[in-house]
Amino acid sequence: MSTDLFDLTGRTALVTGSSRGLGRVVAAGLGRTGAALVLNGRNEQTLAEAVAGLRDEGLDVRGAAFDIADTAAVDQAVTALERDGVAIDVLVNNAGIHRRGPLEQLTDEQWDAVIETNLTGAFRVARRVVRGMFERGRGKIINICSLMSEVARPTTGNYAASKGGLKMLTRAMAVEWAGRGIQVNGLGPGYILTEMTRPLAEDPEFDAWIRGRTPAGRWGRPEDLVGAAVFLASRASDFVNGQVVYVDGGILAAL
Ligand code: GCO
Repeated sequence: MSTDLFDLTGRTALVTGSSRGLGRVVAAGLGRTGAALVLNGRNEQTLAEAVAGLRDEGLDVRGAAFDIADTAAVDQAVTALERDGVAIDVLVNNAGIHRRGPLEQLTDEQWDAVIETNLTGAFRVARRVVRGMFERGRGKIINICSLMSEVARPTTGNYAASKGGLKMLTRAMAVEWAGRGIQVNGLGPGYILTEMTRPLAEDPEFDAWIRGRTPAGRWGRPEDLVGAAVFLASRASDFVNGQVVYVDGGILAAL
């Protein structure tokens, strides 16, 4: 079977929250499969370092610094890209935060910040980017969901609510936009070793629990997500809509 199905040459991918962590690894994976990249982050310096790093690897990369929680900033940034002739073919809504705590003790800020970034931010960026996709009659939107789109554990109620909402927003986008040639799907990481989860992995009890609960018997690596991201960004998924592909080592399949 031709691998052209997965070739992203000629496509441009915007990955939010891609200065570091999962976003940067997924962006690099899309770039190595041919996509031109637009990295995003709020901090200009960190973003510039990420852009330089991937450019050194020979990838076609530019940066767009904006806060996904700021509608005006999102609009200005996407308008500037479009003015520069950048057509966003693939949007990866990756930017996400955690503010863990018992639900009854969460402050308004801890709740609002997580919902605003993880759910509303994805809506705001997609709402603006999809205009260009409508004009071209094609596009791919990948919302980075989570195993917590399906399950929760104590102290993650705000995060689980945001990722559960993002799963349903993915389906809502899919049903509204599939007829315009746009495929919207989710990518759901399991327990992946990143800066966000490092404190958990460094706790021997939590580490043992995850290794025991995960049929693959290990934490995921950010690179484990690249294959599913390339699939959802490529022609190989042209008839896939409203699905969440879980890359979780089997944890959601296990009691
Ligand atoms: C936690 C973890 C989880 C997962 C995340 C992966 O606090 O239990 O951070 O939330 O890492 O959901 O998508």
